[in-house]
Amino acid sequence: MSSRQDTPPVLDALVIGAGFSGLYMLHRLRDELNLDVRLYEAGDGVGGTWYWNRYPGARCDSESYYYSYSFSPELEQEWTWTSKYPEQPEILRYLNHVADRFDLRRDIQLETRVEAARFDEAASCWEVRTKRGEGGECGETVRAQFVVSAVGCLSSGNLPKFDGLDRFEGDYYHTGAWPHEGVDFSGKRVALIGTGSTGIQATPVLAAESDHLTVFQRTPNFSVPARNAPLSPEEAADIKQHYREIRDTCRQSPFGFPYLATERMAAEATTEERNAVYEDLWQRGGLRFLAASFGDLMDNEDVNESAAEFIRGKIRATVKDPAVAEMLLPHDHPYGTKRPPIDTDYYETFNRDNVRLVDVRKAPIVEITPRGIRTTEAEHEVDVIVFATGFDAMTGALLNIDLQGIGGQTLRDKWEAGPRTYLGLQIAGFPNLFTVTGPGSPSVLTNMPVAIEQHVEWISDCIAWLRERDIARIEARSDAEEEWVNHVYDQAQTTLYPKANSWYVGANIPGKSRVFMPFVGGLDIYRERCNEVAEKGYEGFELQ
Ligand code: NA7
Repeated sequence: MSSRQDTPPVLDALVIGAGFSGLYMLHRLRDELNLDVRLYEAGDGVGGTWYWNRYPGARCDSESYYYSYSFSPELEQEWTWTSKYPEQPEILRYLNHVADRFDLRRDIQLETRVEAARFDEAASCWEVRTKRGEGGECGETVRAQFVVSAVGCLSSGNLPKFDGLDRFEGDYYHTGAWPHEGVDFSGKRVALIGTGSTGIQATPVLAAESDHLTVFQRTPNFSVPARNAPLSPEEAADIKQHYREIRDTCRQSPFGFPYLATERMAAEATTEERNAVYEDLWQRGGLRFLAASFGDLMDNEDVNESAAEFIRGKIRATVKDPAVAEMLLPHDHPYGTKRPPIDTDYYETFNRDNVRLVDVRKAPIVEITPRGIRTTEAEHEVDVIVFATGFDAMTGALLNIDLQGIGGQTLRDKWEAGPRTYLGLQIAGFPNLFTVTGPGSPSVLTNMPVAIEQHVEWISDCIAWLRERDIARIEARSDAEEEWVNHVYDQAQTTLYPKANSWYVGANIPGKSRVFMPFVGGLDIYRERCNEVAEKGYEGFELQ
């Protein structure tokens, strides 16, 4: 461990966040590189997304056997998933098991939020201020040569500023900060605001658990059935036997899934052929509909419309009341350009007597009253409001930390017009700071653990390489960053993605600059580029 005489000892590395990224980062840096590392986590437990998002119906949209770590064959063999799409408590148990199995807890400080970090140019290290306790009175200042942000892409909750919320006499919750003790909805009239992946997962469960559910929908979404099912002992054993092939395919796939990009093109297919593919994928369920239907789905408007119309047909066929079905039909964005949800009985739920759909695009919410929600058309009396209103995605959590780089430049200033990074891994002007699945990397367009492992391994290899050569400081060069930002933009423009008002472009947060944030070119191509950069002695980085 490096140390200085006049200041507190300097950690080799400090990791922020104990989700999938942070836990593995700590393990790599501490157990493979032998570094002195500390991890700070705001929650009172590990798990990140799966610690906070405990809302009814919360489960993963990737299948369990590939939404998991691949770095330890022993871990793979000893952990048995119980269902195709794991529920939140099961993933949280898995992450706790990982923390115990690799003895990570002794270097994790819980209930500690990183509030600010300033780069000390003379010492080439970060000075990090943390906050503990209600009033933040028990914080400390720590120094670390490297800081790795593992704060997650969807961790800074978005609670829209509705007038009157403070006067509401019932209870309200954001799905991303759900009470650990759960919420008893029995006998309650519930309002659910938001129909993204979260709202769509929560709707059927809230409808079943409450007296009455009113869903407030601003934008209808395209949802495909998940087709969840328990994993039989035979299936689980088969997965364990084939883990190496599964992981290899995930690494070569543009989306981090255990299937490769399809070369089938819908532009060359007849309507019947297209519909046969859609029907097959609809029956099989899940995100395959997006990832494995047609290679031109996300860049050809006509092709995309054929998939969209197929899904609209399914909605019409499922929802009995034609007026409600009509309200549920998405028309304002191409399929997949907003993160596509997958569901269990979402559309079927609108056939229940105790469920009502309210279109708040047509009649916007004016205010929250003491007794409920008032739109321009009516007041809806409810006992509980559930906000499934999403996140300040991809940049929010990092910008919540007061980060100051070279010359006192703040990240907030630097990113005012949108995030700028080199490979989504580093930011020019902020040396020795790495961002796991940062904006400009494939991240949210992939099965996250595959993208996370790729970043964690690249970062730890980079730090090992620097230390072998006694290099104290690494910083993305501005020209490399500029070139990458332009490349991320150009790639997005070849697709339909920027057409939607999605959180991928920050459209859900009032005032946020509209920039398509993830790299859309594919995790396989991206991985090659990162490897090439490393092989060329960290091309595009300034080393000192
Ligand atoms: P999303 O996908 O951002 O969905 C949020 C939903 O909340 C969406 O339907 C929004 O409508 C709606 N929303 C947001 N603000 C408002 C206001 N002010 N009034 C009415 N409705 C509003 O978040 P999720 O939590 O569902 O999913 C996040 C990701 O987590 C998901 O994609 C997976 O990757 C996991 P809008 O569409 O903006 O009109």
